[in-house]
Amino acid sequence: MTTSVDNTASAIAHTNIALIKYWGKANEKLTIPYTGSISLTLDKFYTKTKVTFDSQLHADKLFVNGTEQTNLKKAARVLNRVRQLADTNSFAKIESENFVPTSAGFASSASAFAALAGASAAAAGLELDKPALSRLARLGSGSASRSIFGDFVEWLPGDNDENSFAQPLENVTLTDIAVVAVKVNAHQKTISSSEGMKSSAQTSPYYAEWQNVVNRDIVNLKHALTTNNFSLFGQISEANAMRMHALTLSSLPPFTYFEPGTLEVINEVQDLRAQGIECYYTIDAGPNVKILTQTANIPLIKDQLSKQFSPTKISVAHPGPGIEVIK
Ligand code: 2P0
Repeated sequence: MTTSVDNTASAIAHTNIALIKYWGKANEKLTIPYTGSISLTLDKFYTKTKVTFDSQLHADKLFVNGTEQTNLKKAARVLNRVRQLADTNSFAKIESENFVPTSAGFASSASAFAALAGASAAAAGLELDKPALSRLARLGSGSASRSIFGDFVEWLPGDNDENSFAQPLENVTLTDIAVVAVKVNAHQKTISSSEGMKSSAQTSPYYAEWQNVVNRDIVNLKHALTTNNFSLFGQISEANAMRMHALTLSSLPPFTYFEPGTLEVINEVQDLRAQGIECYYTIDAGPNVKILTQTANIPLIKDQLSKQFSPTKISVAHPGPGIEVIK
């Protein structure tokens, strides 16, 4: 027997930056990745989402920053799972607000699908623990599985729906981390993350070795984090990002998310390091660069960047919290 629920809940989830990147799905339908990944949840950038299940609705409705969306494919994967678990056939109204400043150049899918998972589960009356919420968020977007938790987070790849979820990293002693995000003048992204990672996994001759690289990088990054070794942390993160981008360059047809401004920021980071200011870069599936550093270096880095980039394109974040569900 199916029942209907008429209930509302909200959730706030923060975005995350991957240090060891997720790039490829072994199972597209369930978003099971080929490899694990490690991220840092950030304090500044978040999504607040309200979900209302309403038996009077004839379809799910999604509003992002007040504008109704037509593509509900990923959201439906989360809502359909919630309906199945709650044994209801009510549709939902989703009202989502992104507090991700355009100057930051962060994608909002991680925070968006984590917030949707938390709000929709609570609205349907489900009491899910955090690993279960992480699995639910994963169905919307892989990186969202990590945004359920704060600070440093590892997504255990698993090989089925039950064992693929994220968890907080334990015994981390490296706590002084800052992220200086630089927004590069971007064209509209033409290759989505989903398409890009699919192409890399299917066509890059280096993909098999990438899986070995990630396994080693995860072990080494955890060592850096638990021994308070910022230099090792930065070196591994930077190398892992570039190795992910080497997969795009080695795909058929080759592609890249880099733009001229991306390389300009990389040069600035190398220049800062030559001056003895310790910082490293990481780049996701887009042209924007996130500089990893420690708090004392922020003013020096901003100073150097301001010679080439307007202050409106630079934002700073620190480690942030896990999901908050408001019922
Ligand atoms: C990551 N990225 O680990 C990697 C690094 C971008 C580069 O996860 O296809 O939006 O929805 O699971 O999570 C961005 O991809 O991809 C991403 P789907 P998602 O953060």
